[in-house]
Amino acid sequence: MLPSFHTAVNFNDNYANRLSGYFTPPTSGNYVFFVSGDDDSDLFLSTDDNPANKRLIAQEVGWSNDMQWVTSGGNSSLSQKRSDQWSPNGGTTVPYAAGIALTAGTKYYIEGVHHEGGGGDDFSATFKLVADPDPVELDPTKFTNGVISYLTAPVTSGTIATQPVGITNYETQSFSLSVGVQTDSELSPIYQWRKGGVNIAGATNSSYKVASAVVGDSGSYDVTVKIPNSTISLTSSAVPVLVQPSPVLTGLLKYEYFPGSDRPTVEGGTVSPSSPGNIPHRTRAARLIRSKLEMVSRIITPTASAACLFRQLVATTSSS
Ligand SMILES: [Ca+2]
Ligand SMILES: [Ca+2]
Repeated sequence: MLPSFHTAVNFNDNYANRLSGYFTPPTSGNYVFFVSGDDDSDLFLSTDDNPANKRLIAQEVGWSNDMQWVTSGGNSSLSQKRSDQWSPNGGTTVPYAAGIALTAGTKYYIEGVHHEGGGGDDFSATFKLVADPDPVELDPTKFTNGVISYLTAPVTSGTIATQPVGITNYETQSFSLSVGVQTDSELSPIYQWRKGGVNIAGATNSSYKVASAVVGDSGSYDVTVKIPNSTISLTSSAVPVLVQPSPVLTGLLKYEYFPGSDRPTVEGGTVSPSSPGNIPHRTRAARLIRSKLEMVSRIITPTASAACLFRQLVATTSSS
């Protein structure tokens, strides 16, 4: 599901996708529809709510950047992108030149199909009444909120399948709580984590993570879950989190290593270190291993007859 007729930009390569549902015009009148895609895209509108009556009304024949309603970064056909200039036969006829008459409050099936080969990708559609000014590039699509809808299956189940588990750790360590929800809803559950019964701002995913705990994070945590398109509302078990004070090590600084990362990634907190610790310690360990290997190589390197040398080494080792 998407909340508007606008897909993710530069999402992937070599795919096709389809958006479909109902358009319920806010007012009666003659409408013009616009499509913008990278790459080729078709926009269909039905004469009613039946998909079988859909008609092609606009096309992206080349590619355009995101929401280029009346322009095209890819030098696409601008007339084919809008229904009032679109022609099925190279300009011989323009069937929707006067706009498409629609009735307010009536559901019309609408469908867009988009294909992406390579490079950039985007897909969107919007509309206006004939008398309205044209949309300009990057004007948000008007296919959103109350004018779009689609048929979904009724929700019959929603339970907490995996409860969060309490945690005891130390400050500066990370901790996370997670919940597993089973539902046949097509829409993702809506989560809200709470501490002591109070909503935690921004904690609205199925898991709640604290990257560097403080003692004040200790408390009782639970999560409320609402199943969209239903009356199902769930609350998980409340579980304890205990964050204990950490000891302070004087004379050392914390060291973290991020192979393959750059500074903005580290500063943005979006990457985890591969190995907490400190380099001098690791180097000392490596030196110890090297010195043991050198010692072993001296033992097994023959200097004369192998049998004689072995006996000599045993005698030397046992006498030292
Ligand atoms: Ca792409
Ligand atoms: Ca492309």
